[in-house]
Amino acid sequence: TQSTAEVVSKAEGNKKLTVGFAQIGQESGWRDAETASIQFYAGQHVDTIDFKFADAQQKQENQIKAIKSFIEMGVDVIGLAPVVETGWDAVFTEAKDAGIPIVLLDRRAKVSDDLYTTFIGSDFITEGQNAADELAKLLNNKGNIVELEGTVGASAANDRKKGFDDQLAAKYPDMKVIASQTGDFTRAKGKEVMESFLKTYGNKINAVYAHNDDMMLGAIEAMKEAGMKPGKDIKTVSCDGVKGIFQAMVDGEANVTVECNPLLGPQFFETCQKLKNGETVEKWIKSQESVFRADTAAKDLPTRVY
Ligand code: GYE
Repeated sequence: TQSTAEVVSKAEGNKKLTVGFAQIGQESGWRDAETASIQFYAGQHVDTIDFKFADAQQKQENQIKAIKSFIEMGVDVIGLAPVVETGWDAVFTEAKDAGIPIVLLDRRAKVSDDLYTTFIGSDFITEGQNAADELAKLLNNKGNIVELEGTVGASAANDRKKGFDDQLAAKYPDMKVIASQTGDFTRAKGKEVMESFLKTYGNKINAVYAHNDDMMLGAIEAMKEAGMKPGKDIKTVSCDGVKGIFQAMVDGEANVTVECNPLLGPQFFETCQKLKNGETVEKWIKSQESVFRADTAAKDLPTRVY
């Protein structure tokens, strides 16, 4: 026979919120900050949250496997940062059939509305438009740009590109993207691709637009090694707002970062709890973000938490 204490603790156990989260991997400082935010929150709430974390090492197939195992475990909510936008219909349908809501975190998936409950994250189109406006100011509306794209097929890459391109087409006819290639959101790949851009286009390059700061930090290394002055000879705008790019701005080697907030842990779990309670949530829980420029970087850097 069970003691009263055991019975009570079992009942409480059933009340715990069980969440599985399929993370993309560790490609950037931004993502490490997001993972830390999520794990910190879960760690602070071990009494009420049972949290399972999977790192997919940038592979969609690993994320699909993780989701299937969360379904098997019967978690209350599944969180996913989809590495790419497409290819989710089958596994999301499995979750739906099992009655488990899917929460998309930081990147979108292209599926019908009934297959996910909410997207918590940024407006990447606006980020791309802001990046174009910032580069226009730095270039006096005229110049040749090379672009470092994020992971092929990722919503953050697709939309940061679209917002940027649309803005150039609408407002800046004398600003041209002369080359664009993926750097997979990593510093190493950003450096490698920038090296090849510099070899091919050399002095023709007036600016770099990178879909994240990590790739820009790699590109800055490449420019310095090639004897160029990033932030001066070649202007820079990238997305995220990680500490490293603020330091580069303080050092005069970068110009602008378009912020994207990775500290999504609290919002994520609060949303999961609401779903477990049967409450409805907004279809898009939008992040609040700004743009940061070199002129205030020294003042801003100490306040940055990621
Ligand atoms: O900008 C990049 C990361 O999905 C918004 O992914 C996120 C992006 C972020 O690796 O640094």
